[in-house]
This record gives sequence, C-alpha cells and structure tokens, in this order.
Amino acid sequence: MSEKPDGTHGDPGLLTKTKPKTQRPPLYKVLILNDDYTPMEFVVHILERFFGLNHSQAFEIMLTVHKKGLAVVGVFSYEIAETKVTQVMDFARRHQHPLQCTMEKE
Ligand code: TYC
Repeated sequence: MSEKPDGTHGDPGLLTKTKPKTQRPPLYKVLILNDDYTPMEFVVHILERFFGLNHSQAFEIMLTVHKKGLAVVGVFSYEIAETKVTQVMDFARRHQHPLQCTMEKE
C-alpha cells in the first residue's frame, strides 16, 4: 500500500503508521598516540589549534596520552575526522616530530 505524507496508508480508520527511519551518520573517534620524542608543548599546541581545546584541557589530554599511550581527542563525522588527522599529521611532519594521529569508527 502506498504511504501518504501523514505516514498513514490511505484508510483513516486504519492506524498503520510507518515510523520514519532516520539514519544517523557513523561517528569516528580521533586518537593521538604517545611517542618518546614529540615535545609535550607541541602536542598541547596541536590540541589547542586543531581541536579547539583551551590550554588546561589540552594539557590534561596530552598528559593522559603521555601516561596511558593514547587518548580520544574528539568524535566527528568521517570527513571532519579525516581532515583533523591529515592536518595533525602534516603539521607534525613539517615540524619533524613523529607524532601519530589516527581515526577509528565509534
Ligand atoms: N611522551 C612525550 C614526551 O615525553 C610527550 C608526548 C605526549 C608525545 C603525547 C606524544 O601524543 C603525545 N616528550
């Protein structure tokens, strides 16, 4: 039976509403990984510059990465996550630091 704009199927006496399925786009976590060479201040700067964190948030996340090995720095749509990873990797490479940034489906 064809669906009417009100979600019913023509006969007002029949309550056979079709629930509209709203598909949410998948989200991606962006992660920063620890290494032994990238200076702490450089990581803090990256977190402020590319992830809009304030200095104390950036410092805290940098310390988490330093102690635990990695941390999620944000959750984004695929395109935004990919852009952040590229920006971080390019910036780190240009400054000759081995910092690694990756993304992972949530
Ligand atoms: N471990 C680094 C150091 O001691 C600091 C660091 C923190 C590096 C976080 C990378 O994602 C990182 N200089």
